[in-house]
Amino acid sequence: MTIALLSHRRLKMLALIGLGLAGLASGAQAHVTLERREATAGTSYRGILAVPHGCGREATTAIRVQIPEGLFSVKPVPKPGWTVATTVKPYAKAYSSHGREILEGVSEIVWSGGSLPNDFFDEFVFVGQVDPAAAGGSTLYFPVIQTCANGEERWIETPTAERTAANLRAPAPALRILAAAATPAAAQAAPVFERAGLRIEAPWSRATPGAVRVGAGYLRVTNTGTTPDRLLGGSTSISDRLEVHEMSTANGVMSMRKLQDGLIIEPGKTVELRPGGFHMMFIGLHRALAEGETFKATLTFEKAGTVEVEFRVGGIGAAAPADEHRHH
Ligand SMILES: [Cu+2]
Repeated sequence: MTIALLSHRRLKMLALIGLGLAGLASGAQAHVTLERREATAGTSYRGILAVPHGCGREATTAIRVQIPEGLFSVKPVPKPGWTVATTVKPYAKAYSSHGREILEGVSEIVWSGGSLPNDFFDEFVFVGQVDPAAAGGSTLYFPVIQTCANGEERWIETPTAERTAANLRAPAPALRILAAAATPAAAQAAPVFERAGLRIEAPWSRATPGAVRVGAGYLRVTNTGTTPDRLLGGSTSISDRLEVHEMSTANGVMSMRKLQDGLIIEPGKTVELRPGGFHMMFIGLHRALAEGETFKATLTFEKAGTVEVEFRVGGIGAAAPADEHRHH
C-alpha cells in the first residue's frame, strides 16, 4: 500500500509540475465540510464531516470539532483506529427530550491517534438533535481544527458583513436550519395584539423568492368596541409601503386593488385577511422574507390609531401571494 501511495503521489506531482501548477498543489480549495448541509428544526441530525485532504501534504492525525448551541444530545460515532474524546458543558438553555430536561451535553469532539494520508478521503461522524426552537434560515457553525504531525488547518472562519461564505479561505463547516412547521405560520399558537376596541390575531406572511419585491400579509382583526373602525394601512421597516388590498375574481381573472378608504371593521365583527381575499401588501420589499423569521409592523386604524404587531413568515406555499396577483 505504501508503495502504491508513493507512486501515486509522484505521478500527481509530476503531472502538476508538467502543467506548471506546482504552486497550487496544496489542494486548499477543498474544505472540510458537513456532507448534509441542511437540517430541520426539531429533528435528529447525522453530521458527517468530510475530510478531503491533509495539512498541505501531511497526514491528518486528529480532527477536533466544536458543537454549537442549537444541536444537543450529541454523540460521536466511534471510528476504528482512532480514539474519540468529548468535552461536556452546560447548555445556554435547557432542552427537553422524551419528557426529560437536558441541561448539558457534548460541546467538543476529538478524534485522534489515527493517520489519514493526504491522498485519502475519510469521514468523521456524530449524531445529535436540532433545537425545535431553532429559527428557520439560521446557520449553525461547527469549527474544525485538523491536526497533522507538523501543522494544522483551522476551519473556523464564519461569514461577516464584509466577507460572504464564498470568500472565506477556511470556512467552518456550516449547517442551515429549515423551519420545523410545513403548516402555515397562522396554524401555530396565534399571537394576539390588542388595543382599546381592537384585537388582531395571528399576523402571518409567506417566504418570498429572492427577486420578488412584494409580499402579502394576513391576519384576523376583531372590533371589540362599539363604533366602526377602518384598517387604513401601516408601515414596516422591511418594505417601502404597507397597504390594504382586496382580491377579487371577475370573468375568471384574479385581480386586486388597494382599498383607498381602508377596510371597515364593524363593531362586534371579525374580518379575516387571507390568501385570495383581503390582505396587507408589502410593496417595495427591501429583502426576501425567509421562512421561520418574524418582523414587526405598525398597523394604522382610523379611530384606534396605530397598533404594533409582529408577522410570522411561513413557507412559500403552493401559490405565493405575489404570484396570485395581477399586479398594479
Ligand atoms: Cu395585493
